[in-house]
Amino acid sequence: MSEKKESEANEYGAAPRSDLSLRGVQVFQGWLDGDEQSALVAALREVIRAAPLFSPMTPYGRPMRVRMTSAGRYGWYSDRKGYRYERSHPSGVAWPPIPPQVLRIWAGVTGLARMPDCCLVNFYDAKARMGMHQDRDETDYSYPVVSVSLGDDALFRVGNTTRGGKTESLWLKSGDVLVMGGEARLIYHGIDRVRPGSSTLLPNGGRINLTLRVVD
Ligand SMILES: O=C(O)CCC(=O)C(=O)O
Ligand SMILES: [Mn+2]
Repeated sequence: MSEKKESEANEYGAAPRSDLSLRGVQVFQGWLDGDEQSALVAALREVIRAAPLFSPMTPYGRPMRVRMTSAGRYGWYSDRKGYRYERSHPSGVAWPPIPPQVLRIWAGVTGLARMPDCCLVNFYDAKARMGMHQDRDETDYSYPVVSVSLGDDALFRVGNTTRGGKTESLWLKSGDVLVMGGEARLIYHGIDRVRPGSSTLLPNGGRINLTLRVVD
């Protein structure tokens, strides 16, 4: 962590203010430097080895374009029965623990003592996208959602707290961290597309997004 980050983020005190805010979504551009990003990718390789990526079905019966897995007490899951959290990977193994590097990001940007229960790992290949949605499968919306971008740039779109209406977009780069909290906790958001080849962090390209949430 840089000196700046440490002085801004109290251990379990006030959260730092981001330089950029998009409709209440706080954007910490370049929160992770190159070495921190590489260390994070190495830790995520271990997570994916223990709990391989899979393509969940949407409740509407189509496989999701983004491949995913989770770390933590809970993993996010979806099938015909709907969106929810599960205690184990579809193979039956427990989700691996959330890597300490990930918890440090959460603590740094939120200032919270409470740690997240779930680190959802989304992998986007060149064609993957994620439609506009709210993150609302959790019990307590007073906890923020933290999102970390690694690898290729992604066009993030943010709307409103109800479906539809005008939207705004922003290209997220590797090392950027978003916080969706307060008024923006239930804001609609999605990923329109990734820009293949825009980052060299992942040797085979693509984008990883981590979404950290307190579940219950
Ligand atoms: O990939 C992203 O940046 C967003 C992911 C997301 O919104 C989610 O997994 O709920
Ligand atoms: Mn989301």
